[in-house]
Amino acid sequence: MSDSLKSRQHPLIRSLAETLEATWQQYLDLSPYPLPEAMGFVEGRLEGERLVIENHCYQARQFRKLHLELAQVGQNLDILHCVMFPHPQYDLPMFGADLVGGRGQISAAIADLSPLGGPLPPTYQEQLQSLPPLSFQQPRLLPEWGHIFSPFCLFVRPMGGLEEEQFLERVRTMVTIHCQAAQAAQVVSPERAAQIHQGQQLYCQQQQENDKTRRVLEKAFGEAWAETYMTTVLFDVV
Ligand code: BLA
Repeated sequence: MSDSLKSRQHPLIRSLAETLEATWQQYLDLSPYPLPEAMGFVEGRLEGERLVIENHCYQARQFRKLHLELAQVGQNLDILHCVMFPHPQYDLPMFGADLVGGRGQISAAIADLSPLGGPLPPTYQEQLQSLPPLSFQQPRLLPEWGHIFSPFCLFVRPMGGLEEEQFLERVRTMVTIHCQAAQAAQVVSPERAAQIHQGQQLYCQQQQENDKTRRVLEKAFGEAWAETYMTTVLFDVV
């Protein structure tokens, strides 16, 4: 990954971006993923401030799209967004993460392995259940559209370096569990694949309901562009 944007972002965003890419490289056979025209690097203006978006996108045998996005608005708002979209013929959940912060404080740190078309596969449940419980001073409540997330969803405002480290290490573990499960994954029946596909569609529809993301994009690029970006880059339903 180029250092252009990453080096200017909140340290937790930088560390998580590096952790995600390193874990993907360790376990998956990555090749580039072609993004829609002109969506790799985007610049706009939000209330007079520059919004810069940098996309890093790959694919692998088990994943249609591995998307890591870094964004920055002026000096105040740093964003990391990540989604791993599995091919629906594998019974793999959706990994997603979002970090939002600025001026030295991350206000929202969320990561989940979200089930698709039924509960999480047993290997995930067993492994996630056996992880030591974490405690954060400021857990956050999910919005209404967030019923797509699993019971293991981590959503906090991390207070201080130790909590940031705790978040980072838990996400590293989640992505490692996910990549190892992907390595072992076998193709499922067409009926099960159809259920998983529907699960992905619901996941993307619900994520498109996130008004906080939409508002940032609309202010910088306008309503039409924000809609296109949310439905073709962030949460495309194929
Ligand atoms: C919250 N997302 C937010 C917030 C902003 C963005 C400004 C509010 C921060 C806060 O409440 O402290 C903005 N996020 C963005 C933008 C992009 C982005 C502009 O990714 C991209 C350009 N969001 C995701 C993924 C998940 C996710 C993959 O993209 C979860 C796996 C979740 N973001 C998420 C949730 C909230 C959030 C649950 C809180 C929403 C709320 O409280 O209403």
